[in-house]
Amino acid sequence: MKALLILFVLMNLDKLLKTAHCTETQDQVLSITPKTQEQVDILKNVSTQYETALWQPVSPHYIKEDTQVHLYVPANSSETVKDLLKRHAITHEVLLANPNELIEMQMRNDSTDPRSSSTFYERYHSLENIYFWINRTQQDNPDTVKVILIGSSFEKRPLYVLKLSVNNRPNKKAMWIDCGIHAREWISPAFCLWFVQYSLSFYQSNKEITNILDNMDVYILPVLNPDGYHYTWTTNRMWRKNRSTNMSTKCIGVDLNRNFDANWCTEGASDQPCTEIYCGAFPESEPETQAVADFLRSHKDIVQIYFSIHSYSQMLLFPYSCTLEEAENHSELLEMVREAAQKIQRHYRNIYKYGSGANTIYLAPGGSDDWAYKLGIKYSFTFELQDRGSYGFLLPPSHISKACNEALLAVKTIALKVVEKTQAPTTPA
Ligand code: 9B3
Ligand code: ZN
Ligand code: ZN
Repeated sequence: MKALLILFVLMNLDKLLKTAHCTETQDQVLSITPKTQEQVDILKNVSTQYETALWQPVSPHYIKEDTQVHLYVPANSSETVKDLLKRHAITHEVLLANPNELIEMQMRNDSTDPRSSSTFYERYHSLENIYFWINRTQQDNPDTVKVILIGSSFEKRPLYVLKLSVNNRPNKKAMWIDCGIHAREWISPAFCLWFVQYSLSFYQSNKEITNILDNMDVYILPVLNPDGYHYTWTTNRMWRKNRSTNMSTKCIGVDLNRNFDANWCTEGASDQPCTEIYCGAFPESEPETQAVADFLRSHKDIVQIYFSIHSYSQMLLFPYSCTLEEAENHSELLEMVREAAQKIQRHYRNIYKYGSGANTIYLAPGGSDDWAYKLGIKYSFTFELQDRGSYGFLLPPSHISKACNEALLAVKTIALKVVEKTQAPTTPA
């Protein structure tokens, strides 16, 4: 009997050791709620040190009393951070005990043939495979899909926009959707792929998407920040910014959603290159920002709707984020996102907050939606997709379909409203 037990232990030694070892030294995501100003200050300090990655809020600046902080703590800083919290009587919960396992799960099954299985759209894909998919989608749909090169990234990767166009009606309007401004928000590029696939599959069979596509072309930029996205696949899953370098600092990257020319680099952005919300050297200093801005400037007379897709926290936002002032058509925009959020709640039993950016999340300048709005695109939105912090940026692939269907419902609801509002009446009065 004893011998058997010893044998069992020996056979499972690797597993036993691994478990013991792992509970000691794993990466974790902590949820921490500071209760006093002193605790706030400690947390601000912690989140800028020890190689931690702040998930929520986006910058230490926004940490405040009685509001949850989500902090990614790598194994090598775990003990120091927890000690520090303990010493200042700051309680924490473990949000994710094993993020590395989730990360691994998200990178699995990214086969080299993007069409290898029916669940291609329910997985995350490397940048290489997204480029491959763009090419294939165009080849397979030569009459409806065109690929437009609008520029290139800091590391010289191409920025491709897909143009979906089902007819050549005169004076046709258009809608723009960009995904992947922020590298770690992987559900965002997944949505752009989902949207294209849905449009191509259900044009003619789904009434709403048919009506939308009959009346407007759609421009889709699946990965606005390819360098950052690539970096999240190869080096650091928590990267947010682009990957541009600057002579004057060793820190890398500009927050592309602070680099647009809308109250640029005022409160809510930072001129410090080492922060996550660095606004860059000047508005549109980054090639990715410039490519998008140039394209939209040259298409501003036809583009009626602007969508930018982010995660996480489940919000449907519209301008302004860069000021507390109300947009000129504030009530119209509010009504649109209210209806979209209501539909999501009815169909998917999921709650989305909605409102102007500054009132709903935080005052933040330099964002693409505000810039597009000021350019004259009166229907301009930023969506923050799933979830509300259970998995955060590490949303498992099994959640992709629901997250994308919710966002799709919101896009369809808003686009249909715009078509309805702007269509010439069929029977003249
Ligand atoms: C930020 C800005 Cl500046 C904007 N105009 N609209 C939305 C946001 C929120 C996203 C961000 O860049 O912080 C959420 Se990830
Ligand atoms: Zn974002
Ligand atoms: Zn976000």
